[in-house]
Order: sequence, then structure tokens, then C-alpha cells
Amino acid sequence: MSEAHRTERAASVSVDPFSIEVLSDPYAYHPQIRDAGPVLWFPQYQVFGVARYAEVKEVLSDWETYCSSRGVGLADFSRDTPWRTPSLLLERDPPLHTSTRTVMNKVVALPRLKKLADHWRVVARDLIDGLVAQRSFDAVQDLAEQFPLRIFPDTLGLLQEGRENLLIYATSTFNAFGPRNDVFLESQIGIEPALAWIDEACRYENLAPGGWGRDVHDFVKEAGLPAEYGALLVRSFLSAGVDTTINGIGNLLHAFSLHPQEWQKLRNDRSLVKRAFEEGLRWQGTAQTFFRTTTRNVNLAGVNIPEGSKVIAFLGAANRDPRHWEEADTFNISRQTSGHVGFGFGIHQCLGQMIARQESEVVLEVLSQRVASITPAGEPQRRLNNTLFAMKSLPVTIEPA
Ligand code: OVV
Repeated sequence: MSEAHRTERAASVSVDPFSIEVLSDPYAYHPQIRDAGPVLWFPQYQVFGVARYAEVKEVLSDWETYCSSRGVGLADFSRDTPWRTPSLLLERDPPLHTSTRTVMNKVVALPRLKKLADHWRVVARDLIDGLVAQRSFDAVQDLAEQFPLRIFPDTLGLLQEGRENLLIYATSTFNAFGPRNDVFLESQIGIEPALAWIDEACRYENLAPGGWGRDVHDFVKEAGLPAEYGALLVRSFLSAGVDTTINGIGNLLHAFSLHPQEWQKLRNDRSLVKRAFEEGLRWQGTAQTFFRTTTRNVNLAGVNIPEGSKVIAFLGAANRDPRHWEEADTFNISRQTSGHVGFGFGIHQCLGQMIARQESEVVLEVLSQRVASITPAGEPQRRLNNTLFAMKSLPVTIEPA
């Protein structure tokens, strides 16, 4: 039989990727799933999986075979009721996805984003100067959570009142991509008012003039798309833009607290700021997993996957696959990081990646100017989530520059 027709079995994995143990330390689990085989089978969930770089990239590249419109979580929208009204971006395929993505690309266009950088820098200086004066603080609660929440809701022009609902909603959304386990159920307690607030906040009349939220509605109209798309597309910013940037920054600060030599490297050469952020996403990314659903029978790396199968892609595992990366487990901010899949890959690759970059770069620029060293001052605590590798707490002591 020729290589193309060779059929092998997917490697069965009995350890639950959504167990407390794995969610607490996914990087301890990754060698096991990468080495088990190119295509995995999780009997507990009846889903396939990929954890090696090559297969993760293959699945994310081929949107016609591995679709998003049946949900990018465990739930198959052709059978199961979606947890929320499906996103017009994340949970759609072309051609609809192309029209909504085109509209949103206009909103996040780089020249518009760059206009905000000076203001964001002022906010970062103000926040960081206060923390440097304290010497000891929680790098997650006092910095990683504070910074995005001080700039992003204002950029969108969100209601002032009720912004505490943003994190509650985002956390639930990312939990809902996984199974209905305790981690998910806990995040559902008292979720109703948060969901109601989100719906209100996305309406045109509740968005401030001059903010990106109104721009979404205006660009939807300009493109001739249905007016009701406006609110749902604003919701994508609230779903995808809060918990992700918070933990992108949080995980990066955690990485630096564990690698003081890399912090010195950055302080000696600030042109490494951009690479440092990308390496942070590669080494300890926020979005760990997303699913696709097969639209046809497909042979992937010798394994036949039937039509209508869920396939989980382990982004975090791919980003440390030694088959692709040299010294994959080493956090090295001067390495070449291009090709990492921390923002995904293909047509659904993170729409907000330039926003995330600008946020993190501003924080790193200011912090590297003001702070000579970052030392752990207690056990960091993880915040378990079915999709995100997140932190609850990271006590640090800093030495001012
Ligand atoms: C990337 C992402 C995560 C969560 C939600 C969405 C997108 C959305 O479009 O709603």
C-alpha cells in the first residue's frame, strides 16, 4: 500500500485533558500526548486530537476539512445546543466568516491602533510607577489584570458601570469550549446577570461615540451586512480580548520571574520586547486548545478520521514540540519564534493579535525601564480554565531600576 493509503489507528489516550491535574500543569502532559502518535483518540469524549506541531498546523490550515461552524469546543453544534449565540467570527466558515472578518479587520487596522499607543503608555507608567513604589505586589492581580481593564473597555467605549462582568463572561466563554466539568460548572454560578450585561453593553446606544464598539456597528452598516451583526461582533471583542490579554501578560511576567537572566537580557536590549512577547506565547501560551469538526472523511498522518469528528488541537503542545523547535522547553527571548501557533493559524488566526502585542509591548517597555529585577515572593496560583492557561496570583518583589 502506498504511503497515502496507509491506515493506522489513532493513539488512544486515557488521561483526561480537562482534568484538574492536566489543567493545572498542561506542560507535564504534553510529552505524553505528543509521543503517543501524530493523531490521538480520547475515548472519554469520543474525539480525535493532535498535539505535534505539523499536525496542529495542518488541521488549522485546512478550514474546508476542519471547520469551525460546528463549534470550536467539544460541543458539536449540529447536535448540541451552543452555550451562547455562536460568534460570527470564531464559529463560522467562509463565506460568512470572510465578510465579518473583513469588517473587523478595518476596526483593528494598525494605523487606528497606533494612535492609542501614547495614551496606553501613560496608563502603563501610572500603574507601574505605583507598583514600583510598593516594591511587593501581585503581578497578576495588580498588573496583568489591571492594565488591559484600564485601556481596552475605554478603547471600545463600553459602559462604565458593570465592567466587572467582562472577566466573569470571558472566563465562562472559554470554559464552555470544554466539557461540563466542575471547572465549567463553577464558572456558571451567577452567570445570568453577566450575560445580560454583555448583551446590553454591545448595543449601539450603549457604546460611547468615538469608540471602536460604535465603529463596529458603523462598518457593519457600510459593508451592507445585517445591522444585528453589529452587537454580536462587538461581543467578540469582549469574549476574546479580555481574559486572553490578561493571561498573555500574566504568563509572560511569570516566565520572567522564573528566568531572571532573560529579564536582564531584555533590560540590556529593549529591541527584544517584541520577541519576548512572542516567546512568552510560545513557551506558556494562554489559549491552549481549540477544536475543529471534520466536514469529510480525511486521512491525517496515516489515520482515517470520519466525517463529523471533533478534533482537538493542542496549541500549547505544538509550541513546544521538539520535532519543530530547538530546545523547545527553554524560555529564550532572543530565539526565532515565528511560526508559533499561540494565536492559532490560518483564516481564524487571532484577529486581535496586534492589540495584544501593543498592550504587552507597552507593559514590557515601561516595566523594563522601571524594574531591575522581578523575584517570586510566594507560590504563584493558577486559575483553572478549560481553554486558557491562566493565573490567579503571582506575588513578586521587584528591585527598582
Ligand atoms: C478567539 C475567540 C475566543 C472566544 C470568543 C471569540 C473568539 C468570539 O468571537 O466570540
